[in-house]
Amino acid sequence: MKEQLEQIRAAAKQALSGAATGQDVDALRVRFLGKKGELTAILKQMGSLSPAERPAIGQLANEIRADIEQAVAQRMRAMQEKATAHRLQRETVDITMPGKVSPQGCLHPVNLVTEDLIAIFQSMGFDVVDGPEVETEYYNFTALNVPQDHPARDMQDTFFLGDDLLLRSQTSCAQIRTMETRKPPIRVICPGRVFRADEVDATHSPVFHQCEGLVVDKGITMCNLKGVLEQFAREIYGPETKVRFRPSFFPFTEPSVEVDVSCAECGGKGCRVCKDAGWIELLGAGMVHPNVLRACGIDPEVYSGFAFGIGLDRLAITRYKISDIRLLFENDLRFLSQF
Ligand code: FA5
Repeated sequence: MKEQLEQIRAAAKQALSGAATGQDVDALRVRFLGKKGELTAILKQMGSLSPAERPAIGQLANEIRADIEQAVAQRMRAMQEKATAHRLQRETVDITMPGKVSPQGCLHPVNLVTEDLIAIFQSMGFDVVDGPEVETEYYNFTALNVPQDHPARDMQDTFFLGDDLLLRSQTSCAQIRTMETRKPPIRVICPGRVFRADEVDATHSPVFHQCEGLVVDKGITMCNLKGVLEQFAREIYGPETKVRFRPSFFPFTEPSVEVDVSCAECGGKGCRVCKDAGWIELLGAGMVHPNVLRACGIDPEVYSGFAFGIGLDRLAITRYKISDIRLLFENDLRFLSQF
């Protein structure tokens, strides 16, 4: 029996050394150590031994079982280590390989000037507010003191969506919405998209962008308006840029001005962009009309204010010397990727 046991030990070790997979090793464990395994079968014959032989054989059988168990565990571990090494090799990443460069986008020129404009006005203490693009006649015209028979209300200039609804033709609606919800002192800007049935040319688009500005407080004068706008123009175009104020008319401001900047394309000599004027109209502005303050529940005897509306697309074309406003809306990547 002793020889049989030693044979099992030798057979088990040899078989284990030839096992190729974890499944093979497990099958060998069952074959030698399992309930119906070869070692168990031998041990079942122990009853036929004399009492004197039994302890030594029993001890040897236990020793062989432990030996085979250890060999199984060792073989299993070796196989796992081999599999791990193989996987690590297969999954190795060469971190010295050059990466794949993904194409990088850039901001649209109108977004670039809008971001700069927001930063400039924020540095002067203005808050940024938002307003709806679909407006009512009340906010776009009536509350802004625009008479019922004003030509801007005409279907030709404004895109109407229904009896009372329209696509806002100016960001000035933000003046009313702000004064309805905030008490003076007020200092806000409202950048956004506006719509007009305008004839398209190098400086006019039916969809364009404006930024409204509104300041209301005690003692606000035209000087404050001039100071803020000059500071803004200098920061956007540089100190050499010329700014021109012309008397104008808006129903919601009194007095009103039109503000021009010298044409960046021709330096003021006259060209296609400025229609030979040397100047490009950039914004409308003025002192908030008492009727507008009153419509928003603000006493014009106590408070005064100024407002302005900047054309952001005009700002972009003058700043980047773009010869035609239509380029901003064509979405040609060869053009847009230059900014
Ligand atoms: C207004 O829209 C007034 N709401 C501005 C204002 C605000 C005045 C507050 C007083 C107080 P105007 O129609 O001039 O004004 O337009 C303002 C600016 O928008 C213009 O100076 C110009 O830069 C730009 N603009 C006007 N029409 C177009 C257009 N079709 N395409 C591109 N830009 C335009």
